[in-house]
Amino acid sequence: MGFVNCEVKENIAVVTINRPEALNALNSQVLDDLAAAFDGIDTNVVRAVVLTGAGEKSFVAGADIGEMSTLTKAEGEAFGKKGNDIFRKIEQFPVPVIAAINGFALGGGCEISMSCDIRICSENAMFGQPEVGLGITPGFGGTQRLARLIGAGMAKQLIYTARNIKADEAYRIGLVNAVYPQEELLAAAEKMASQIAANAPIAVRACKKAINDGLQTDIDNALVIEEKLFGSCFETEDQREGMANFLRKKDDPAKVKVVAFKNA
Ligand code: CO8
Repeated sequence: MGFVNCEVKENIAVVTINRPEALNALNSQVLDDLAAAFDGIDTNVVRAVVLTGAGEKSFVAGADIGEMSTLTKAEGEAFGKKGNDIFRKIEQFPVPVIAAINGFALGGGCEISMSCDIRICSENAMFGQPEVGLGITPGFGGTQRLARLIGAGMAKQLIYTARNIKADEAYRIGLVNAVYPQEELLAAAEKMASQIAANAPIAVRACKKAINDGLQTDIDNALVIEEKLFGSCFETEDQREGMANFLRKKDDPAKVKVVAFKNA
């Protein structure tokens, strides 16, 4: 599909932004293709998604500066909304999305990674919100998600200075969970996706929703959100089998088996 490929391997999907000649910069077409790729994923089958960029140099080098350069005020706002809508789709995607950041993650590139559940990167990755150097603000959620992820003070410093940071610093400030040699990154992301996919899918989805929704509200309401989602797992086949397996194991360790969760 156009600028975005989606490959399903058993129960994980690898979505690749494929515009390497422009370092995978996000123009309107790439954004449309991304939305279509996520819409096309069958979440009855796929239990985790890996999002990455084509090539070994760049994850996403930002929104397309050429396309943005002539926008009017109204068009700028509409372009921001277009990006926000698709990034929100990723953030709220029913199953976890892991960003495998294989190089530049600047501007919209850093922002799309922050709409994913988990970020891991290669040693050559570079992060930053360079927008104020271009005369604009971050417009695909950067002012909101960066502050939520790494704290307002550090986010303000990065955004106001427009300074790019390397992988080790991104790791130190908690922007990414782990750093890998470039050649190991995708395998590491797929391994993590498979680990997620091996767990009870209804429970994993409920965890994502509980964390995301709970972070938007106060602790009392957040705990109610958790209670409801916790309750929703009971009477599922996977809950019954997961717990029965544990109890069988206690009776007789020889009865240990890996539960093949059914998503039911
Ligand atoms: N947009 C369009 N094209 C790009 C972009 C981009 N963001 N980044 C790189 N490219 C293109 C280059 O123009 C070049 O194309 P060509 O070969 O046709 O000249 C090709 O990719 C390769 O790039 P370079 O030759 O520049 O490669 P270098 O290795 O020398 O440099 C850099 C790599 C450092 C990543 C450099 O390309 C760069 O600084 N890119 C721009 C990074 C940037 O500023 N990104 C933020 C953009 S703003 C943004 O993302 C705002 C998001 C919110 C939008 C809200 C809208 C309202």
